[in-house]
Amino acid sequence: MRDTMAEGPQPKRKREEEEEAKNGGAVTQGAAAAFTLSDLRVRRILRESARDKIVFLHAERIGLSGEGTDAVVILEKTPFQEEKIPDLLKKPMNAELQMHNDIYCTFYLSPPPELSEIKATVVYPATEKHIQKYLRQEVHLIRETWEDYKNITLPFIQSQSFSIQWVYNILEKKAEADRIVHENPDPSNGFVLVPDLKWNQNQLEDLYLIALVHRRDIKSLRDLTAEHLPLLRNVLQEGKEAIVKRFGVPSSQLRIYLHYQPSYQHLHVHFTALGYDAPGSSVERAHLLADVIDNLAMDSMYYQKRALTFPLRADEPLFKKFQEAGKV
Ligand code: M7G
Repeated sequence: MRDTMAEGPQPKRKREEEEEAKNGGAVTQGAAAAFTLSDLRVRRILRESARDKIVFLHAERIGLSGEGTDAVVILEKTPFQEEKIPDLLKKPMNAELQMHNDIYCTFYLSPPPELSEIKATVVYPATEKHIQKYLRQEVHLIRETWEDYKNITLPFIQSQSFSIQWVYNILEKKAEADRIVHENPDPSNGFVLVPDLKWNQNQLEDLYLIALVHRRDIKSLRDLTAEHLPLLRNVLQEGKEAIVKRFGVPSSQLRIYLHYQPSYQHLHVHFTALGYDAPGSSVERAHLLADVIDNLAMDSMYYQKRALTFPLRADEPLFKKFQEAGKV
């Protein structure tokens, strides 16, 4: 069993923590002004999951003039780190016996801070679309033909979609430059591989990286043709090699896929640990990259011919557009 990573993530994390400690936990990068978590006030819970130990909050930061700016805060209990598990039983702590019956008993532990981390992801300032993304909603499946894509989806995503500035920041080394795991710098067939926002890199069980292509003219799976095969093959091959080299995870234990619809309209590929039930890895959203490559090799226009299924929340404007067109 793998118990440590082949290289680096741990020391890098230490460096980040030291930096953060120097800043008093302040976030200084990006367009937003420096702020700390304690500047944020919870407005309401958008969604929570007892199973995943995660809560999505609509928060706000009150400015000097008293008006609030929206933020989304995601709090998630982090997975166990194998090397720290023995300490959970050994370290002196308050272990309260809750019940004891025959051979069964339950304790409640209050572990020291280093053994009870919570990861906080902040989107600030957050748009209404970010808040909607995390709000629990009724979900419906859409079956989108190529004509539906041209007539309904494409005009909609051209008129409003998430900013992809964060992607350009990574490609231009303005953000996350020290996190890059691999880069092929070729402008048409190259890409950058970085740990996904969702992965804290402390354990391999929930390994999650994304490959962002350098080309800026491919929005999603729908735009792909055989012309893009060299790029896709590079992502698949070099991505696998970089992950086994850096993290020791073999390609047979990776799920490598694209989302349709993606939230961000710039082609990217998800690499997750096969044993991790990553959000968005289910059949209604994930398309394995190896299958995408085979489909394009068989028929260059495959993704401009076939219907694609994807989930939409009931309150999403795109869902309303499909409803208006009588497609739901
Ligand atoms: P998607 O399929 O477009 O959307 O994937 P989803 O978020 O609905 O799955 C985008 C991927 O990029 C997701 O896995 C995000 O967690 C990840 N991601 C988003 N942002 C804003 C960042 C970021 O700033 N840095 C990194 N490293 N990953 C991000």
